[in-house]
Parts: sequence; C-alpha cells; structure tokens
Amino acid sequence: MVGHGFMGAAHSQGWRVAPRFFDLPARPEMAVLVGRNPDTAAAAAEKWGWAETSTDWRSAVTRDDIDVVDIVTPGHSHAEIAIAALDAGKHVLCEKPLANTAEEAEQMAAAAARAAANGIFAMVGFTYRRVPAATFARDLVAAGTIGEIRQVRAAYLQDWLVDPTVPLAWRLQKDLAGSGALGDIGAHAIDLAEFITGQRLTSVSGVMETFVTERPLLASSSGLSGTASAERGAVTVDDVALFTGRFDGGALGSFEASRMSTGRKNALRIEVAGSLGAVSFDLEDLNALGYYDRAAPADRQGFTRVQVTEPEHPYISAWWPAGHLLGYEHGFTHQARDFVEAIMAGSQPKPSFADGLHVQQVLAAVERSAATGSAWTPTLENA
Ligand code: SOE
Repeated sequence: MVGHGFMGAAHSQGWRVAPRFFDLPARPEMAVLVGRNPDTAAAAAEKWGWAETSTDWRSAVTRDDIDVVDIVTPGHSHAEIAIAALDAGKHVLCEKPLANTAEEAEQMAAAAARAAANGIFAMVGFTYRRVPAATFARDLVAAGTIGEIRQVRAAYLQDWLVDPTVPLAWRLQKDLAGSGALGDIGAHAIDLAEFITGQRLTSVSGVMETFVTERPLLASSSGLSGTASAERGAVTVDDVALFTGRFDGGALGSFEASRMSTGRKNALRIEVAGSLGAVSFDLEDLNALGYYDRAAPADRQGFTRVQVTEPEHPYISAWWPAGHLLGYEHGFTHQARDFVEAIMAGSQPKPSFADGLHVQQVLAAVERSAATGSAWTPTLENA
C-alpha cells in the first residue's frame, strides 16, 4: 500500500477484515506499507498490521513478492504509481478520483487496458457502491422495480471547510488534489448515481465557487486537515460545485458537492425517481433505503424505510445476525472482498480505470462549463 493517511487506515482495515468474514479465494497478506517519512510509515504499519515499510514506492511496486498495489496517496501521484505498478504486472486498486486530470486518467486507463490483456487488473476505489443499501438500490433499479428512470438528485455535502481557520491541507490545493469538493466528493456522487441508474452522464452544466480564498498553511497534518502555522496561502480549488446533467438513458440529474454545507457532515444523498417508484439513499443513515412504490394503495403511499440489514441483502449474510448494523468502514471491507474475488476469478473488477476515466471526464466537463459559463458541455472533450 502506497500512502498511509485517512484512506490508508480505511483500506488497511478492509484488507485485514475481509478474509475474516468473507470466504475469499485468496488471503491478502499485508506486506509493505510505503511512506515518505520512515517514522510515520513505521508507526502506521505497526498500528494497522503491515509486515514492513519502505520509503521508495518505485522499488516496492516492482518486488517479485508483491501481487497487488493499493494507492492511497493524494491524486497528483496516482498516475505515475499506478502505471508503474501495472507495467510491472501488479494488480492495482487506486483511490478516487482516478487522477487529477482527464489526460492523466486517459494514460492510466490505457495502461490498465494493456495490463488486462495479460490478466492484470485495475480498479478505482469508489467505495460507496459497496454500502449494502446502495448496492440494493442498484439491484432494484436493474430489476426494473422503479421503472423508467427520469430524475436523479445527488448531493454530497460536508461542512469541514466552513471554519476559515482550517488549514490548507492537500485537499485544498489544485496541484495535489486536482479540484476541491468537485473531485473529492462530487466524484463519489457521480459514480454512485451512474452505478445505481446504470446510465452515464453525457453533458453537464455547472457552477463552482471558492468562498474562503486564503487559509493558514498546514503545520502538521491530522485527519482531513491538521494544525495551522502562522503563514497563509491561497486556496486553489472549489469549496462548492453544483451542476445539472443529462444521462444517456434519458434521465436528468442535479448534483451538489460541497465542503461548505453548514450542518452537513458526510451527507451523500441520492434519490432516483422512476415511472413506477423511487429509491432514496442517505449515507448518514446507511443501514436503510427509502423505497416508494407507486402501486401501493392510495391510502398507504409514501416512502418506506427498508432496513437493509437482512441476509437477503447484498453483503449482509457474512456479518451479524439479521437486523444488526454496519458502518462506514464496511464499504472498504466489501471493496477488498470484491477486488480479491474478481482478481482470483481472472475477471475485471468494477469500477475499472475506464469507469474512473469517465468520471474524470465528467469532472473536467463541469470545470469547463463553470469556467466558460457554457450551458451544456459534453462530458467527452470532442463529443
Ligand atoms: C473528505 O472530503 C473525504 O474524506 C473524501 O476524501 C472521501 O473520499 C470521502 O469518503 C469522505 O470525505
């Protein structure tokens, strides 16, 4: 695993726990944790159970005893590490968004296509697909339960940047993160909306804004940000990005990505309205799915709160007795499980780098639209 911040912790517990609850065809061995600082890498490896550490990702990703490379670094380094690992014949799991630009993502998708021809696969970590209620929403839509999809409302709202004294961590710097709320959390909303509906965004129209344009520099990092130094620097990414979009299956969508949404902590919400019914997912209430059935008797219409805690639901039978609950971290365990199963079956794990490239093209189209004020911007540059 290359990197060991917040996502490093989340992925580590995924690798550790997946084989203990799921009957996997191969048992992941947590071999090497790579970090720039040997002391912090050693502390992370000790805490999360990695056998050894390295400060040199280039040599780590070509080692003969390594089969899989997991990339949990900031976006600016994804392309270089992923392409080197794929070219060295290693399967790759890479955190979202796939890259910082559509051009980098194109190179990564090309490297993944070359590797796939040799049975080596790459996947991008859009983890929320693996939350059982989200997977169940996809299953309902795919089965035609809510009919023809007409409208999608997707929002990913956080408020950790409302405080202007929160320092300038990497997620606020364009050269490291690519974009702000748009790529960090809007990418999740795009992937989840497309996953649930089975449709792809073909054109978008967006606006973006940075409300706090300067922040204290980071003295030491912890969690999403860290402690402030006396110096200040420019925020070079968006705080909020809003856009509307058209899907290839005919649906219309509205999207909100904000790290300035006062009072909202980790509110990834998706509502999908169809001709026969609707589903409504809320990450902050992730053990349930809202389901509306138009065929219900008129005096019993309304969204039903389905408890997605039963063995009949995706992933649940591996966990606790019926009715018990899961949390944020389980998505990462399910991701590790799905990745290992696909690799061992010799099949392409989803979402692929090609899927990650598509999301990156949507992000780029939103940025183009916001910069030019263009009402409808195709998600493919030359479309
Ligand atoms: C910060 O906004 C963040 O940690 C994202 O980077 C993650 O992808 C998301 O899962 C939670 O929020």
